Amino acid sequence: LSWRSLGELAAGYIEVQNTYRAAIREINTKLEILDDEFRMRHQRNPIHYMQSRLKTPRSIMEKLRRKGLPFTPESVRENLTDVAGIRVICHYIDDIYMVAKLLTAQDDITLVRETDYIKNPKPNGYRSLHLVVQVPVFFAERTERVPVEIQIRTVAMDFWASLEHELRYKAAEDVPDYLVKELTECAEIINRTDMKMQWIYKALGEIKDVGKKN
Ligand code: 0O2
Repeated sequence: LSWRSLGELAAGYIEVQNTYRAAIREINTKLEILDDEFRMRHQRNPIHYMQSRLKTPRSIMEKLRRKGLPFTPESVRENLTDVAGIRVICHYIDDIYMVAKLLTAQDDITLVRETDYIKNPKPNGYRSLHLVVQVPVFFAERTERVPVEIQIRTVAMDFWASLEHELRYKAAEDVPDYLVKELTECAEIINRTDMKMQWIYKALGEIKDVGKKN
């Protein structure tokens, strides 16, 4: 690789980064507007908080290498859909589907892929709703439709996923089977709590409605 081509690669990657960063901003704004509107109507926010991240060049390079693909800006655009990532942490399971429905119903959003790890959890107990959407980003001389991966989950699902990720990361080797089983059991307990919290929330709403009518 010559210095000249290295320079071109760096410039290309900066452009890629700017594009994906802009796409994250677009989606963040859409989600904030939905959250504010819901609060105005129902006196509570469905979204607890949001996090976003751009995949690092190293992580992009490793993923492309794993797939046997070249590390060029064109290849990133053509082959990866998770360069821009947003994690949306909701209060209740119903909030997840409501946020997903309202976002994907917007005219300028295209739903590319939906993977529902809540209805179909991963064997280890991982739960989240994953969406890949495309959002248009308007530049001075062109418009680009940019993919963004959105992971939507409850506070409880996030609690499990964060710790499981950390434990896996910490373990020098593969986590032994009996501990994987324990972690999966934790995910099931957390899921039962998640469903109970949602039931309590609904039950309280119904009591309030009856109170208003009387
Ligand atoms: P990061 O840094 O979080 O982005 P892929 O591996 O992306 O090619 P796929 O099928 O698109 O394949 O991925 P998947 O499994 O649907 O979702 C990938 C992301 O979901 C992961 O990103 C995690 O953020 C999250 N995830 C998926 N499974 C688990 C799990 O078992 N535990 C936890 N804690 N998180 C999970 P990355 O790639 O790990 O990195």
